[in-house]
Amino acid sequence: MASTILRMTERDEQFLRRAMRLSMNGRGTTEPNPSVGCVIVKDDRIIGEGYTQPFGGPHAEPTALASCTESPRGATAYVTLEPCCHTNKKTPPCAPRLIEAGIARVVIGCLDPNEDVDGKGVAMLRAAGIEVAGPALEAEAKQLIAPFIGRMKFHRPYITLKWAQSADGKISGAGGARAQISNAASSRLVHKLRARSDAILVGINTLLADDPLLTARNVEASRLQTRVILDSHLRTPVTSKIVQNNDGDVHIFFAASEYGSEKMRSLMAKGINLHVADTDDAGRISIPMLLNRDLFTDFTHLLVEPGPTLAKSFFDAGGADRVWVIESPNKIGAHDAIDAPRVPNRYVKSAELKIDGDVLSEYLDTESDLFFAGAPSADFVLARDMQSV
Ligand code: AOF
Ligand code: ZN
Repeated sequence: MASTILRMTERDEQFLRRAMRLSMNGRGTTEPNPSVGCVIVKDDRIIGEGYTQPFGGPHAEPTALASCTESPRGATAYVTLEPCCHTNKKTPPCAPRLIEAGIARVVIGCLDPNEDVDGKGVAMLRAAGIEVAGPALEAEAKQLIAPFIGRMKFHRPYITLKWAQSADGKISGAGGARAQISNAASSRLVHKLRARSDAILVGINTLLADDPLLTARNVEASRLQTRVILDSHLRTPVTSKIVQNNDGDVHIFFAASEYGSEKMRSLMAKGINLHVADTDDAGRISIPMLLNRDLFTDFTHLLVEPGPTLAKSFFDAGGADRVWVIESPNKIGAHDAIDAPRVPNRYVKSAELKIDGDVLSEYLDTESDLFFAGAPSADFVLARDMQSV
């Protein structure tokens, strides 16, 4: 499509921003489909709006059209993503719906990276005589669907690292013992973030220290998360909660040296999925090799809850698109407590939020191929809105 932005006004930008905010409401339920927002405007008034419904459900445009309080004939549709036009999929395409509804003008945030669409949706609208403006606010619109772009273009998930640290920069109690660092409100936000992820990954040290279940608890969850443990020497106890509560979707990656061991057999007997992983020169599981494994290409969002060593491995591999750090106002005060990871300088802080005394900071990797704008993520905006009610 022509890259020229036709007749965009300040008002257009406001409506498109409204569509962007709406799109965030679908976060966690539409994946691997992107969540899109749509606002329909006539005579400078919003007459309908909507966002992508949970996976397999209607897209943003038909949802917005169905909500119109008057005829959308002659109206402008603001859509964060180019309307789809392909038919080899679950729902009917949106571009013909907009044409049938008599929409006169469409403003889009960005093109659809899905090669079945990628400009063809815009071409279909134009062929029907509809004026199409945009891509507008393109960097922010792309940032909002970065995980979808990751899957479509790079066959990899969007990766978030998350940890909680004390005011004196520690992530554990004395001697590495487990300590509750974040407050109850922050923990709730973390469980929400878990619930919106496809998979949660930890290293063996975290598993041994915390014995976590790695599930989303006390929050609405539309799906169960795959749980992944990196455990070179198969030290995961058969008695750990994650093994004892295995539902068939727990995966352990380990080094070839443990292949055929008794531990391997006992974990297999518990129904754990075991995978031999490639290791690096230091004998640690290689993160770049790991991320190429088939299991990972199926995830849209991978949440990593790392200790300092695993965090560094992800940072070194360029494998952390986003970081959430929750900082408590309280100190641990023990010199042998574990130091928190450091966020590398190439990260930009996109947002910060106070949560009952804790502070959540969001950082984005400016060198990631999934970085388009240093804007707060949908997860962050949803967390902020939750705090303000
Ligand atoms: C839109 N509006 O709200 C979304 C779009 O299997 P389906 O029918 O849900 O289609 C999925 C594809 O549609 C997805 O790969 C992407 O190209 C596009 N997503 N398009 O017009 C929307 N979510
Ligand atoms: Zn569509």
